[in-house]
Amino acid sequence: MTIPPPDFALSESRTYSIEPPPPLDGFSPEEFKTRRDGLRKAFPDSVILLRGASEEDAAYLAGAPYRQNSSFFYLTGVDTPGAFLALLPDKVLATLGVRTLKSDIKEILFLPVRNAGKETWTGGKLGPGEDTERATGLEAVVEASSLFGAAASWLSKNPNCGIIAPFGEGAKQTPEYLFMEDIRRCAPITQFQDISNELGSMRSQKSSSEIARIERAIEITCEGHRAAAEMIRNGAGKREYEIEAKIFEVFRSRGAHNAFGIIIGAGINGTVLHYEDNHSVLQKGALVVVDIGAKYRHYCGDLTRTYCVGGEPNARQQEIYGLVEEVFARVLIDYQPGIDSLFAMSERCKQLLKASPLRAKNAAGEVCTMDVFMPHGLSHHLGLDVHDVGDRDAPLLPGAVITIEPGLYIPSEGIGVRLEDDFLVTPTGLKRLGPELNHQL
Ligand SMILES: [Mn+2]
Repeated sequence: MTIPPPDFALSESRTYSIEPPPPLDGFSPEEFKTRRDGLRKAFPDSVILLRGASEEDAAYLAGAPYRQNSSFFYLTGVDTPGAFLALLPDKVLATLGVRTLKSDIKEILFLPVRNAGKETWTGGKLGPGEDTERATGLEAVVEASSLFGAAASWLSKNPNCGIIAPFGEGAKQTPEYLFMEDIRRCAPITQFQDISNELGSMRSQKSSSEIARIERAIEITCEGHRAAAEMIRNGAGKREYEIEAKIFEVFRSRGAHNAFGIIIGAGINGTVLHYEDNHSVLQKGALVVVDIGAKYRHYCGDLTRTYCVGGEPNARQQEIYGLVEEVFARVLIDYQPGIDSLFAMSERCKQLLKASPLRAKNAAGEVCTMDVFMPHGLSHHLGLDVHDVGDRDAPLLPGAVITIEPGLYIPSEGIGVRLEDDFLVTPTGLKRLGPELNHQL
């Protein structure tokens, strides 16, 4: 922060000088509406309650920029902090929880009341009321402070509650878990049902407008790669962060952000899978792994290339690179529409690496087959998140967008190679998204 905090009580005035940014980020209200209807249909007996990200969440208090959680944006198109969404089953009347609503209303967005004083700092925000209903296409937008009272009434009538359940280590520290606790406190007989899988399979089937947005993100990512390739070709003596800075310039000047920390790994740094220091000097003849993704208006691209400083790789580098290229091509040829899952493709990739006659030494100096040198999976889903939701084990369905990213990492030789492209799953195969971008070393 570059200005001191307020030293007077924030004004409660109802006149706002700053218009809130429009919601939906260019998508149609119907698109979001269809998703909400789909989710309601999938859980016809549940009151679905979702919590949006808040500026008070630990991540933001620790200094990360505020970002709406992806599923919440997916269903509402709303980025406003502190929001909640309720979707009601047919048998539960909205009026039971919020008296002022019409009884046939089935979707209610809860937003904090606007605060003119606070908006002096944070800019205009969407608030409860008709303006936001019109702008979002949501049936009703009411005050966030009424959420738990309304939830208690709805759940007393219908105790099944659909939520996004956190899981794994640290689940109990998540805002989602605290949200469940709050619901349980106001409606102790609530039976929770996790809607994550259903929501995940919905989100993994991209609409045409989502695909168009992802393609734009990939285009911008490609431009970043072209700029990086150019610099690295004559890059001996440059620092990795100079390449990073160039890519940042390309992204930001096209209205995009980084979807994740820019990875510029020269030589042995290229063997560190999520290397982000970007501080080393590029040595002539070293390979440089460049793994970058632009995030453009909510959607991500993710592309990796490996370049050679000075443009003259040695025989060993070419051999390793050639194997990565070969398995990449092979994975595409062997893809079985309607059958293959991400997991199955990854397994096939590891088998191909294992079958190669090439060998390298591990950290203990033992000679190993090449599958040992690819410690990560082959693919992930791509969308609102870089590692987007979607089942790794189920056959891929048309409309999914995935990455394919084989790599080999041999610290003992200072060689790291990764290649990554993004693909749309079609009924007949995999369609590469974005403009041509050389695979050549
Ligand atoms: Mn990736």
